Amino acid sequence: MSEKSYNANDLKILEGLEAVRVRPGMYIGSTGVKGLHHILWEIVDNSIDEAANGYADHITVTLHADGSASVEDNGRGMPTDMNTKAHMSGVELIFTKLHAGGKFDSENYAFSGGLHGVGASVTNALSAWLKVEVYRKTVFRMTFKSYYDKSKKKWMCGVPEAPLEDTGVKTDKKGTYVRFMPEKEVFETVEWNYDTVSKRLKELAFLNKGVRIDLIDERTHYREEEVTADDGDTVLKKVALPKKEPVSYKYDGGLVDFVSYLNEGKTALYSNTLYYSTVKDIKVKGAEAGKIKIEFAICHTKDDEESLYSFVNNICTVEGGYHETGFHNGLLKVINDYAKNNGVLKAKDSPFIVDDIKEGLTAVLTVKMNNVEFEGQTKTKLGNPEVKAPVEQAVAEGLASLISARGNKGVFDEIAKKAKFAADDRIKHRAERDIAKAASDTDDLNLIGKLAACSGKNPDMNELFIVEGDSAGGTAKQARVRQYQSILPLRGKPLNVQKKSALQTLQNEELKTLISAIGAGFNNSFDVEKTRYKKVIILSDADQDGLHIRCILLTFFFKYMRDLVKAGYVYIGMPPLYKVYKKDMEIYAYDDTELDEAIKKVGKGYQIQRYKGLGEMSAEQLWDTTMNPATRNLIQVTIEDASAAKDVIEMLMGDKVEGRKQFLAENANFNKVDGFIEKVNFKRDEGEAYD
Ligand code: TTJ
Repeated sequence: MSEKSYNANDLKILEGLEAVRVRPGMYIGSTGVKGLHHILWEIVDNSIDEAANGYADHITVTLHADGSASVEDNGRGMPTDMNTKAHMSGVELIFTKLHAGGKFDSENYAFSGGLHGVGASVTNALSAWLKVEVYRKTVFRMTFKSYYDKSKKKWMCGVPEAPLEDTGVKTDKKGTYVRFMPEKEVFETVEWNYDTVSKRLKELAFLNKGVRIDLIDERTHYREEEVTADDGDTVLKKVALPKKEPVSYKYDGGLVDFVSYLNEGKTALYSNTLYYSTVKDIKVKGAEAGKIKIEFAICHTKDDEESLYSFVNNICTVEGGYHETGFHNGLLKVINDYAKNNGVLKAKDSPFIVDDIKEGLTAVLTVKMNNVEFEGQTKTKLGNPEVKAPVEQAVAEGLASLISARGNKGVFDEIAKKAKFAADDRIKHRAERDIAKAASDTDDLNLIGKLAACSGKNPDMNELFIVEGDSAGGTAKQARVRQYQSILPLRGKPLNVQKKSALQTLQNEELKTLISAIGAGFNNSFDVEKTRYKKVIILSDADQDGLHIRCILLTFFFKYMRDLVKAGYVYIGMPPLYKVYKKDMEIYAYDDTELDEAIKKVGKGYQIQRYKGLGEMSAEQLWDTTMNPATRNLIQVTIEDASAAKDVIEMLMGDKVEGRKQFLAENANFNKVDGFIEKVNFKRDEGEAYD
């Protein structure tokens, strides 16, 4: 193992600590609880760097009862020798000079962490005191203090009590120990948050596989309890909680364990987590300084959200950036190639887009690099564009090599299938949106031609008649009140949507016209508030075909415009079967029982007119019997009726011949065979006659 010589002369000297006290925010972001923890991370990062470079494998963080915090590692120990230029020890240099530290020298460390890389001296500057011990055969010790100098009228901060002392005490330990007390004068709060600390240490343990990180909390935590005092007032009483047990984080699987942790409580799509690193042994000493290191782990879940956690030099890039773009592009390329080569994407299919491969993706991506630029609201967005291409390439190469690895074929099949599913869904929804958009575009209606649209624009007044057959449609057009009544003739039977997808439904011209005419969208995008008609009336004959058409339309409304039914805007128009009349008297009858009653009422000299079908009525007859609000008979469709409609279709069209024969025999009058008409409220329409 060729260890580079590293001594105090390697440290570069920059500036003094007063600047930090004057403007703490410039160095640690804020003096709130976040800034407080920042000065702990500055210390922890040094031990993490030592571990990441292979020199330490155990770090202990202690939150002491007095409010101080300490960090210890079993690394090489901070430099104890003299820096000849600065005339001080390496330890003193690191804690008293800004930006001084081996970590800025890529000769000794391949990459450095550090949130903003301000270094341990910032922690010293913002601490009431700080103590260091270095274990290198003997124990070295040094203490720094901050105090207000009354004669100079200023804060003196991080001042050494004495130069670094070699105590001469022999030790078997190796490493560094730093304990410090955050300065109450500086911070709004000096209370460490256990959850913040433990969460970050756990994260660091995931990111640095095999490194054991212990957290010891020696403080007493309290719970506040309301108690009633003697005078009847309620006061808060502090109740001590049991001490926190020490915790130890160590993950030999690193990012793979991280992904499993993120997927806890979810269902994984496959059992092998995909893992790749551009560095075979991440702990190669001083590995390839200056080059970007990329590592990732992927395991999809059956969910549809993405959880991608990305890190740059161990800092979580919540806002993403160029490395995430590269990651997505690399993944997209490999999954597209795989899907094409394995028949998941057919020649006619367009390739997946990034959104398709994000669904259910759980991944951790880490990048280690120099000269990091953080951008964004919270400075957690990687702003180095040069990172995109190498990440994309690493991900593409890494995944390509994983495809041929044993046991991974099924994994990629699952990923490709999941992407295909997402893509199909996306395409379907886009088609629906397009239709909905076209439908709200009035000009489109003129293209349709078949619809005889009313001239009025008030949905409360307007009625849409869906009429069976061109001939009845023609008659209805003559009979209608042009201002309020629209006629849409249906040629033959409309598509039975029950077993069809939304997309197939949209490809049907007849239904497309209907969707456009109603103008309120379709399926998920349907908005009943936008309907052009508050009465949509199905007019079909009282025979088997008419019943079938009616049921198909109801099924369509139930499936794709359910709110229209719920709002009570869907009706069935009931043409009568008979008219019983005499001079100045006439009664319509809708079945044979009603016919008998009508005959009795009209009495001697009655005549009977029998209607065969809508198409055979004159415009005047159609107006009187089915279109004139004063005399017509409408049935308001309920949601139960609409949902029952598909069962009727099955009865009529299914292959159970016996059942059908019996059904038809029992229900000779097709106006009543629906099975649902019986249930609905037979509602005489109370509208005024139009003039
Ligand atoms: C770098 O290589 C030569 C010997 O010194 C090495 C070094 O600086 N190691 C090191 C520093 N390990 N741990 C630290 C460290 C630990 C804490 C807790 C705080 C600080 C400022 C540094």
